[in-house]
Amino acid sequence: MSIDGATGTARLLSPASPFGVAVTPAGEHQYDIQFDVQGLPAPSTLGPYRTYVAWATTPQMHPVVKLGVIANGRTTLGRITFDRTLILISAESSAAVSERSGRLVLRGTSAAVRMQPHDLAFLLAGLLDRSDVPADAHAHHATGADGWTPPPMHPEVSMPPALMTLRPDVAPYALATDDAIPLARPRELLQLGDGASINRTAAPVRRVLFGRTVTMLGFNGQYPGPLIQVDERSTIQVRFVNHTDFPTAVHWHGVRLDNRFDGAPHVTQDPVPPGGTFDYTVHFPDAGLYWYHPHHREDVLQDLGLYGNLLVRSRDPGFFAPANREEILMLDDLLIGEAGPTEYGRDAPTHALMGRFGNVLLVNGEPRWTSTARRGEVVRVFLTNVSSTRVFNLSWQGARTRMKVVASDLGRYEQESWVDNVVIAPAERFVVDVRFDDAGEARLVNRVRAIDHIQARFFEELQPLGAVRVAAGRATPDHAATFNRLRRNADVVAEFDRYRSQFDRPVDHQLSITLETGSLPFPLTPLMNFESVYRHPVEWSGTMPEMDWVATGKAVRWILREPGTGRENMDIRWRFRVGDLVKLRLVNDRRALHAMQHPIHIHGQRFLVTAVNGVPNEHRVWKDTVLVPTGFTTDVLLELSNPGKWMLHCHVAEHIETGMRMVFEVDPK
Ligand SMILES: [Cu+2]
Repeated sequence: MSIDGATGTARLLSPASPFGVAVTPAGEHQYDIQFDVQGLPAPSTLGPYRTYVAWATTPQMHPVVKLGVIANGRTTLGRITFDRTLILISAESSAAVSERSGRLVLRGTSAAVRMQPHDLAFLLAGLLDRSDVPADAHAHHATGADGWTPPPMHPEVSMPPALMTLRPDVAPYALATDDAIPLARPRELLQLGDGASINRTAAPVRRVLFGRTVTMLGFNGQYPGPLIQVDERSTIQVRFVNHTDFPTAVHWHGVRLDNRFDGAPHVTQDPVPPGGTFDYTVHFPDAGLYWYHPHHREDVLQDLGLYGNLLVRSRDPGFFAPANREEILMLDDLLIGEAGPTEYGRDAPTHALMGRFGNVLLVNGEPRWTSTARRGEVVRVFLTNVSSTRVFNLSWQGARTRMKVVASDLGRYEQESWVDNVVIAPAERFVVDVRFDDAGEARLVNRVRAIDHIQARFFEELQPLGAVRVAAGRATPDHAATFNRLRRNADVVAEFDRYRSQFDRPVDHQLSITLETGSLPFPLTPLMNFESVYRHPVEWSGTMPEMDWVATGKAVRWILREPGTGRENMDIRWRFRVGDLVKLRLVNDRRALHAMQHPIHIHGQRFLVTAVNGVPNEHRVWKDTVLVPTGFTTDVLLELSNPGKWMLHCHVAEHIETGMRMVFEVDPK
């Protein structure tokens, strides 16, 4: 009997997750496999076989994972975590076999298997021909703009030497250093009552980082900016004073406030010029974790340290389960060399493709966060990712911990979940309860799979973020009983009941994510266009700092495109009325030029993620920012509750600065 008629497809599906994408603590993407198979003959016609079994393995054929029994039609099996996957279907004598021994009938490979080393691309681009590279490559400095210091190389990825001569095609910007600039101090906690008035002054500060004194920016001379705590439904007055070199405004990220105080330059206000001020009235309708940051040239201003948290407390004492104490952590990275932060583009951003990945990680502005706990202590950790483009994958190592995710941007989940790790994209927030079960040192780490696109290989990046010394003495009170239970928040369930009938409503508006480029530096073009370029669901690390750096906003335009009308970015016209509920579909096509992940943020409103790649989302929580990985289609139900002109944009700082933004209008009821 022939098996020539047998065909099939195997689709890698991302399993449900409370986060934007499901990965292991080691950063491996998790996949279930959806098979659609036709034409398999009865197994007995091929030999002494009774069934078909599907297997998954790597290109090295080790290890081999038995996925399960498969037949014609659709079967979904799981779960695998390989970087590159080979799928095999064999005829076997029994469904109980533990190793493949029968006849192979079908096989397939994941897209990552096709990733090829870029040597060929570089060869064709003339970059491996060293004859045109002067012995002193620094002689090429003069061909770029003056004043640039190339970023440090990635320690594990070697680049062709000719690339080291490239420079961005914009003028560099760096803060002027001056010994009179004050040394920054750690943030203070501002517990503000209703009606309080404060100043928020953005100005240069000096920092001592990694043994060198560098000039950065701070709100009120602090890093991060002061931590503002208020009760829900309170209002504060904030005078913003701009002592930076750029016109800008302050955005109160996630807060459903009065439109004229949203801090979106040219949309809700004129930018505040250097030396100017603006008075904001900030009302906090919802308990949750928010943050404030500049909303113009955040690729420079936010990256240099202008960010702070807003913790809005519920007036309900039972809002969260009890915890022994809280930690509020802002996660960041910084691209820094011997002389200080790598210069920025004065008139347009550098790093316009990937966004600016830092080479060092910061927690609350420091290279390392430390804390202490007692055995059994439950610590509520409030996490905000303020980096320009990096998605973190946080987990604990060392002394045993357990962790559950309880809340995100604008409130609590309907249902809490146990998690081994937290995936947090730029501008997202998550609240996790962590119990330190054993004495010892519990280390908080960022662990991801980075890609060396030159050599076509995956490798692990493991970066320490901090550590908690857990003492042997027991914590009091002991919250073990409440910690061990996952809460289902009846009030959140009841609130979402009002929206549930709309979860399956048809898509009202779709946005596709794409990119246009002008003349990029020569080697970037083959790197982007070659068939061999593999697009991972998430680029977790900047492994090609030189390449990332030289693509500037002069040559790159990121695009939100409405397929129905062909309109793009600020030309898109959406008009709603307060009370409307609309379904938005965000499509991140992996075949688009330079496809990568994008954290999409909507101002002044809140939304629920209803489905990811067509799979209904059961981890419901009010969000204002959602990660859309490469190749993913994410549906959100947007509630229009707040009148005005509001932005929708990518939160990668270099993407919003290079076009990836739009405005929609909400009329009063
Ligand atoms: Cu983006």
